[in-house]
Amino acid sequence: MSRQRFPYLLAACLLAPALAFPVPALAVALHDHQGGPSGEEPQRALDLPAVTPEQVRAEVSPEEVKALGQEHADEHARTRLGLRAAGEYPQSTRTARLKALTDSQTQLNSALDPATVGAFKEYFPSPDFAAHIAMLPTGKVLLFSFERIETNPQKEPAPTDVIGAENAGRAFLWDPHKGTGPEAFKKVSPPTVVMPDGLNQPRPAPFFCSGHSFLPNGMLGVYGGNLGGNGGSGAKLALLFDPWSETWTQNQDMATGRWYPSVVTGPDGRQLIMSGQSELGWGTPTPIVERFPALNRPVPFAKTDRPANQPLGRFKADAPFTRDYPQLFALRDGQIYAFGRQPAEQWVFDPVAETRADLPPRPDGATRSYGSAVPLPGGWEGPDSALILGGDRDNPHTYKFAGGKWTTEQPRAIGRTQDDTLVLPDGTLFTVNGAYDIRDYGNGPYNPNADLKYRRTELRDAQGSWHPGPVQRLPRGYHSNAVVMPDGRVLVTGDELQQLANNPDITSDMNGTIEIYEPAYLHQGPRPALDQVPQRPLPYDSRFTVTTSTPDQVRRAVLLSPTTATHSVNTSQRHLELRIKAREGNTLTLQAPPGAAAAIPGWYMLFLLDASGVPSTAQWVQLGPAAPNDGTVLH
Ligand SMILES: [Cu+2]
Repeated sequence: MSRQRFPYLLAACLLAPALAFPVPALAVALHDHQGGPSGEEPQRALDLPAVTPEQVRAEVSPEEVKALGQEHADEHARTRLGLRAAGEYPQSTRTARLKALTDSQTQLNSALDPATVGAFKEYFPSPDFAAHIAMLPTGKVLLFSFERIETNPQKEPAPTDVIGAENAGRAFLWDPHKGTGPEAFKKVSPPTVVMPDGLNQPRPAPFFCSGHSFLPNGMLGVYGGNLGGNGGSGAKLALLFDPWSETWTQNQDMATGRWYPSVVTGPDGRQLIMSGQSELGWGTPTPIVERFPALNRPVPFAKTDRPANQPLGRFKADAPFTRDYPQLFALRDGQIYAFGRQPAEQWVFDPVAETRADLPPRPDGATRSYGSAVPLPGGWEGPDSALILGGDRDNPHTYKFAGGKWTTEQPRAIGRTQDDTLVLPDGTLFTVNGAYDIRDYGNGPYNPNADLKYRRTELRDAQGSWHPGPVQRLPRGYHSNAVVMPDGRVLVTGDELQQLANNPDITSDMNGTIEIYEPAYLHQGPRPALDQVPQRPLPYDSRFTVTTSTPDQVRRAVLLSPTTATHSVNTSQRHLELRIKAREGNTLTLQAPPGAAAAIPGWYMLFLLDASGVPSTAQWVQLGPAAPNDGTVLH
């Protein structure tokens, strides 16, 4: 098919969720819905012009039907008709849309009690779309994505298929201590690179749709990105962001390009990099697993260790995922659990033996789009189970993997994809963001009119039951993100399509927005205080002291890892209870986690909690270093 002829078809399909194979093999399966789900609120007068079935019949061409199937062809015809009728996207529409969402959020949340369900508070402009996010151990937040090629949210805003300098990455730091204005953000551009695309056009590294996790010294390893062309093809980029100097370094290229890989840090402090579309283009997910640092290189533990120009290592076992962005977790037995989006692609990797073994298939039997998953809190010994939540818009159930078996857990209120679920300091879960499909909020692809049910957050209590939370302002789907901050608040951002559709000034440099959620525990009275923590790295299984001016209030001590996320993949979440071994005046003696498998080495937020789970503001502590092969220490 010609690109001239079906411009929007390309845009819509390039980012389609199930496209591990080229169009049109899976095209019909991608768009197999019969119209959107029903909304919880009436749509405002901002919809794209209505398209009649007669118009669709006249618009769709026989070749298109042959290539795509009737349903998919109809869908693209509807999109084209809608776009033609809408023309360009005026500021007045953006402003009116944001006002409608702001008003409905206020109204829907007005009857809710913040002490029970929490509350959305601040909402402010950000310079970045934040398709990628990292909560850094400096307390700053790294936001990164791409330079937009489009401001009309009814078209593809990302340079996914663009070859050359227009396909560029960008990154910013937000310092919450500097407030919420433009001066609180700092540009931290990725290294300038020349991509192997034959054009010799240097540009900030196009690292969007990469994968990332932290190294034990707090640096963020970012792997892959977008080379451009062939429907989106994988870059071989291996980059590190150093939060201490706020600069990037570049390591040697990976063995394969990766667009949409996942990265997890294991108990040895080394990162395993899996999956992603190769440099050959969309539909070529790589089975090659790579490791950083390579085994013959030291793991960076000190702030001053800044690996640069280092090679990656090849892991012996392959990871033959047919769908990208698998969910990877290092659980307390020292193994890496890999939950693929296909029900039968569930594996466990031994990072020491470098082997792969099969796990039982996920019992729902369904292919998932991007959607959230978390390692569940497992007490002082670290997590030994994971919960798969999002990714199936038709199935609200959650699935737990523990002890080699799957169980079906309590459902959320709705099935959703593109969601984010966070483990909060008190061990409860918070789901935010979500959509019907990629670039589809329930009313067709590239239609920013969202089915507003996806704005409703959900809360999972300590017993595993779900309850509705407040409504977020923007619907945020594909490329949405959320992280827990050290003050206990939750930062919500991402989704360039909605951020473009609701930008109060599209001509400004502020491309995105951040919204802050305050969990219920911030509305339940005085918080415990955590005053001083050790400034040295804490060895595993050792005792250490902290001070608190509210010793009588403290019942629990919790380690929560800072997290980094994209595409509903957040491999870095980890929640541990710490045993309180002694109390004397304002001093508490705590026991560090038993080993690197319980708590992978690196930086953590340490919270003190009261009896009802209200946390202090966190202080940062560093765990480790890990002894070589310290993978299975338990007692
Ligand atoms: Cu992406």
